[in-house]
Amino acid sequence: MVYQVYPRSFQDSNGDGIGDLQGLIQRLDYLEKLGIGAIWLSPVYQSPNDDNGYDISDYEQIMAEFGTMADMEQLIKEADKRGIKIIMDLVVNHTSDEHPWFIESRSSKDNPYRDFYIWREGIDGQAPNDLESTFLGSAWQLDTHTGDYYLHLFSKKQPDLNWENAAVRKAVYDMMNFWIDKGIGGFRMDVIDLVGKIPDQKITGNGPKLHDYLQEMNAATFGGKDLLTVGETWGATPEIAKLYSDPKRHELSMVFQFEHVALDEQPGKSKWDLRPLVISELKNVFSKWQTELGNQGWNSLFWNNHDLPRIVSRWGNDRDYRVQSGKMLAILLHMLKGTPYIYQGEEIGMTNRVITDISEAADIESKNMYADRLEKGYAKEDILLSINAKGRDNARTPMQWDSSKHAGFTTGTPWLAVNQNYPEINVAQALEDTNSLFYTYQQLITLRKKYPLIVWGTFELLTDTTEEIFAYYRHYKEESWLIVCNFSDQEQPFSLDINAEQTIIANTDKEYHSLLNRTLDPYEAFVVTLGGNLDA
Ligand code: TEU
Ligand code: CA
Repeated sequence: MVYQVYPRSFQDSNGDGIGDLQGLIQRLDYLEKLGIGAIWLSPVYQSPNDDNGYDISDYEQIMAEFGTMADMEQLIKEADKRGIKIIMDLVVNHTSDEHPWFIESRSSKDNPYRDFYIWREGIDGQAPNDLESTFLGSAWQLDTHTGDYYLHLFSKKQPDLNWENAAVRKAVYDMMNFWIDKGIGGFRMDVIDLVGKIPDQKITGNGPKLHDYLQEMNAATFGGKDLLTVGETWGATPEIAKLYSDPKRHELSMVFQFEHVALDEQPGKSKWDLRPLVISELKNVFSKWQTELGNQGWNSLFWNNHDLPRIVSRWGNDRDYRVQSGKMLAILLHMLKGTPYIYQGEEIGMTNRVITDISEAADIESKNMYADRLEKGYAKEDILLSINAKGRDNARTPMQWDSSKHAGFTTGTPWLAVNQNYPEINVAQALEDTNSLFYTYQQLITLRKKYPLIVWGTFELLTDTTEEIFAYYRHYKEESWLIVCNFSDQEQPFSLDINAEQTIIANTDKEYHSLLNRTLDPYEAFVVTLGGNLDA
């Protein structure tokens, strides 16, 4: 069970408005209470923060705002005492343009570091080709000093490393070993599916050498050690996921795949072009991943991360059924096969925040998109609608600890405004209320530790339900469980000619014995055991 911390927004300890490592250390007891086994720590390395730490200028230094290497070592030790491992965010598709490697690289065409990055000559005064950056505009930036273009698949301040260069790979592996020697628990690998790119052929994801590199990395660093590795792989299909995570191939422990995440986007367009979620499509995507990986791959389970909007605001209902829908979404996800990830604040049902003017946005992705669409003639209101629905700042507002000023996140002025709903939605409230979402997450974590069925059981979708009900079985040895979730704000009929034995978890206090002719409440969810004689 992994919990993601976005350190800038978790807990400030010194009143500068920016979360830091000492702040995180202060909150370890809270995370221990939740029951987690590991923290995925978003980047804490030295960085000019063009992309909030995903632009690293020194992999072996801690960002001054976050603390020192001594704080980092203390964090690893204090977490360890509580049975919590620290998973570092490994951002090696690119560095910052302020990294010494890039400063050397751009200084002259014959500098030994020139080939650490991807340089090409322009064609007739234009970029080498029309590859685009994820943050919009050309992925090629002219560097007037030498007159060549460098590749940046993200911002101009995030030049892509040249993985074809063995010296780059060696430098990355040395850096990884530096962190492994410090006693960390593994790596979350940022956009790792891009490192095998062939920009001249406009191949970015899933390049031909990608898996060779990962096998080489595995052998040179974490292979044979008890470390968790998870690749961020936007372009993964189940077949591709097996290449990464089949233990026999010695690459990674698991991947993040994003197929479900794109379901409320218009096909072929961008994340900003919205459409309503079709629940049957969500069922199909989850069923596919649950069944097709088989025993040759391992998946991660997540609704949220620092790039995604808050799930209760997205596929739940943050107005009338915030807690109820939050519990349903938690139960649905945590009863699946895979390793669950919780993003900070998800466990108390934090919501999206609404902005009315672009000046309130902090994130480079939203700001660039706003400028781009304004220029293309979109209406301001429509662009803001997209940002409010999908912008990354939604996940990045400070953690809401209590009802004091700035939600107990800082005594100063927070770098990004706290969501105004903090007086009602906060950790102190959630801990006091035995019916809170927090305790559902805590219970789900405990259940997973207790029941091998949750970890290993096979998945079977129940197809004979209304569209709005997402129900499935898990089967393990002689045992079967049934998971039933009403994915809507309306009552739904549900009927199964079968008697439940025991209720494992539910978000109501109803009795679940006969499952015949029932009416489910909005967002009702329950998990029951069916005994050994299920003829499903
Ligand atoms: O994200 C990869 C990525 O492609 C995102 O930009 C994604 O497309 C977008 O945010 C979806 O909302 C990773 C990190 O998670 C992200 O925070 C970084 O900005 C990015 O890599 C560059 O390092
Ligand atoms: Ca601070």
